[in-house]
Amino acid sequence: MKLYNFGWGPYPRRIATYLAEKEITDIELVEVEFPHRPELWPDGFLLKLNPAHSLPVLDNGRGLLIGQSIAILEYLEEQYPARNMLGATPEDRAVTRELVSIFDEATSFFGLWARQGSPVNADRHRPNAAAAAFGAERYVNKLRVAEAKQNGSFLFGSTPTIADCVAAALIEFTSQFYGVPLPADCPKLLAWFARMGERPSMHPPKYPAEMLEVSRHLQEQTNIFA
Ligand SMILES: N[C@@H](CCC(=O)N[C@@H](CS)C(=O)NCC(=O)O)C(=O)O
Repeated sequence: MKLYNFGWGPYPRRIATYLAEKEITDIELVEVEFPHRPELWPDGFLLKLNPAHSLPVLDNGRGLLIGQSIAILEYLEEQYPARNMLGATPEDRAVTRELVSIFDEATSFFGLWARQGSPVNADRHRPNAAAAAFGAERYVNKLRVAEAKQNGSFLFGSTPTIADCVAAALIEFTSQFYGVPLPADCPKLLAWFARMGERPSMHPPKYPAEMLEVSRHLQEQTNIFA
């Protein structure tokens, strides 16, 4: 199998953290630069798969290309069942998937805040203060929902799940790239993220310095504080 990915985005980092947690080493990694230049990608097939040419994409080597990170995580769980990261019972799997959905929504709402509010994205997305404010409000709301559900040493339970990978990739990105800390009224998430940060799977990505210089002031730039 081959994974087309790049180093520091919140969706690619879901998969990178997962592979490290599972210690999966037999998937070939193809690093794609960002901002993406699909004309450089092999045979243009990623562009064919997904006109938005988003990453990650998993090629299973048997004719299937998967272009959504959650579908990739679920597929890999079926291919690599050791160290189950979905949950042992239907109830546990339901909780994992619920948390995945909450943090996936949170990622989309944060994306609205960052894309419409940060000058680092102004060449690709039209600034829109109202859309940024809406995204920020909904993002924080999703974190509060997750805060209420957090229970155990991980987001849920005593072993990591794919929800931890999805959530940690988001909070790493919001805090390290955009300088947005977890809200003070989410103490359980703060403690969880501190624990996650100590795991070898979470080695910090390298952000492009010239982008980071601009991106990490999102709160001040939009006058919205989480
Ligand atoms: N829903 C998709 C979203 C993937 C996504 O938006 N990835 C970003 C990188 S973090 C991307 O490739 N964006 C395209 C671009 O900005 O050109 C998933 O879960 O995989």
